[in-house]
Amino acid sequence: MPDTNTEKKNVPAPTLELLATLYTLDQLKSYVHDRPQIALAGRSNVGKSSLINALARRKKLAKVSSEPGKTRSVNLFEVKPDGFCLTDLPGYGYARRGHEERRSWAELIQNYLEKTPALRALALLIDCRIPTQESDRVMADFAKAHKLPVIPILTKADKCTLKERSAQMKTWERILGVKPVAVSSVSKLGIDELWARLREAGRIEEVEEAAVTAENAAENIESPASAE
Ligand SMILES: Nc1nc2c(ncn2[C@@H]2O[C@H](COP(=O)(O)OP(=O)(O)OP(=O)(O)O)[C@@H](O)[C@H]2O)c(=O)[nH]1
Ligand SMILES: [Mg+2]
Repeated sequence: MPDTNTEKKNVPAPTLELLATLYTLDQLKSYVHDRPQIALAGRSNVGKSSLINALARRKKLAKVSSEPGKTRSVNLFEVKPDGFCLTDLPGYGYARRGHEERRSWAELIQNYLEKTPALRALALLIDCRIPTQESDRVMADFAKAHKLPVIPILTKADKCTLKERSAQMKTWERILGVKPVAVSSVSKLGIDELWARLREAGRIEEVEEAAVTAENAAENIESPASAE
């Protein structure tokens, strides 16, 4: 019998690399990227950027703040060696920002979600301590309407009791029909399980991989590496 524990240890942990930071609709529209993408969406302060750092096992890859409204851009991170991307989005539902700023973020999030054909899944982050919010239900409905698979993630699990957590698990499993993953970016609870779910959802099929390899080869022919 093979020792599965040893096998697991030998699988290299994925790393994350920042590919693009897009602040405006124009930047978003002109950034063409066909790799499969999984978006991290959720209310401001739910812990999206912290989760990117926990997944990457780095402290400052994505900007984090205790002040809601920290992330103002669409940030694409490539998962290596897998090849798909995780996208850190600005948060929604934060009332204290100016109307104009909130409108422009909402527009950016909506455009990204509606106009990214390579979007494979929505990782919907929900604070495990907060009762179900209308804005999260709207996001869940959006995913359903667009037939987008959802990976529900209950964040800040280190801050809630087991009882609270299991009640939230049940609620969101009922709403989405999918079992959530409870995570903590502080204690790292659930990070391995989440990686497994993300890698499954973002897996590049062989046909796609061949296309990407061909695309990369073509790029290298068109623009040989220069040492400027
Ligand atoms: N205890 C605890 N705190 C967390 C956890 N994840 C995030 N936080 C804290 O929550 C606050 C917000 O975290 P961010 O990662 O910036 O949240 P965000 O969802 O990216 O916020 P926006 O960019 O504003 O949308 C920070 O003070 C983090 O330190 C967690 O798992 N446990
Ligand atoms: Mg953020």
